[in-house]
Amino acid sequence: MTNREDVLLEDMEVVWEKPNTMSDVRMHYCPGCSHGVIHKVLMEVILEMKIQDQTIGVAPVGCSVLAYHYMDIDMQEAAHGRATAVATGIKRFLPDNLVFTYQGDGDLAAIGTAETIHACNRGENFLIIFINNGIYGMTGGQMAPTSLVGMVTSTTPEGREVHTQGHPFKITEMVATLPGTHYVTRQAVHTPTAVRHFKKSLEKAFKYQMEKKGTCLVEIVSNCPSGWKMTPVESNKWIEDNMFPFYPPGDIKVDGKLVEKKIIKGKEA
Ligand SMILES: Cc1ncc(C[n+]2csc(CCOP(=O)(O)OP(=O)(O)O)c2C)c(N)n1
Ligand code: SF4
Repeated sequence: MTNREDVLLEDMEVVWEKPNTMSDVRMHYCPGCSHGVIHKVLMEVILEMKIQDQTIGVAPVGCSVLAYHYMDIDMQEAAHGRATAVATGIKRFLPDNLVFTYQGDGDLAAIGTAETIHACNRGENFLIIFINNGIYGMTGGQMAPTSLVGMVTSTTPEGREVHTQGHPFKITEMVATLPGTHYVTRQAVHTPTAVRHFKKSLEKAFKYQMEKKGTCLVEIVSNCPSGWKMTPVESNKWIEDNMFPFYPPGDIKVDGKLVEKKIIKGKEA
């Protein structure tokens, strides 16, 4: 490096730094994918709360199957859909550690539906991070239970229709009705404001876990530019225009109490 470059670097204001809770491994995610942003915010929270040494994450099967390469904390891989079952074992054996699962909608709301519902109903004291991009990203963009009515996927080329493919599944609202859940919220990361709200929701969820309040679930309405066949910018707009009317962001259950407007109207009041 030349002296001139040294001087220039010294004059620069640091506006972004990779949290040291993230490893230096290069991510495999497609450009503009929500997974990368969610990883970064999660690792920032863990760094700022100084819980790096006590947190254990459970990685899913799906595009985020390699999350353990990127997060510099203790991680355990789970079979497809079984993350909450694995987290149950970890948390019961190591109750003083903080535990989270990181799961896509195919993992959490299709093959893992039973595990998700029963872990929430038991009130397992851990955090479930639910990445809802309305599609099976890793395997080629097939319809997921969360795919919207009319959504074009590789298995619904004419768009999902209710008569043969059923209704999109709001598992987040469903688990909020279970007595074991303490804090259930739906967030996003498609704008800086959304990122700030998401970050706060993670901080709250870890705090509740320290207080042994029960299951917390944070859903993030996410994009999948590759599966949706859009640019990242188009996909972020598509979230607002199409995902939010059905999956409105905001709290669904706070301090063990349902936020009525979310459940009754199904959209933000
Ligand atoms: C038992 C089992 N069934 C099916 C698969 C195939 N499979 C791998 S990832 C995946 C879906 C992943 O979708 P999602 O959970 O929404 O995550 P994304 O890739 O969108 O992040 C499926 C069906 C598998 N690996 N194991
Ligand atoms: S396929 Fe979709 S979910 Fe998977 S990394 Fe690419 S954009 Fe992200």
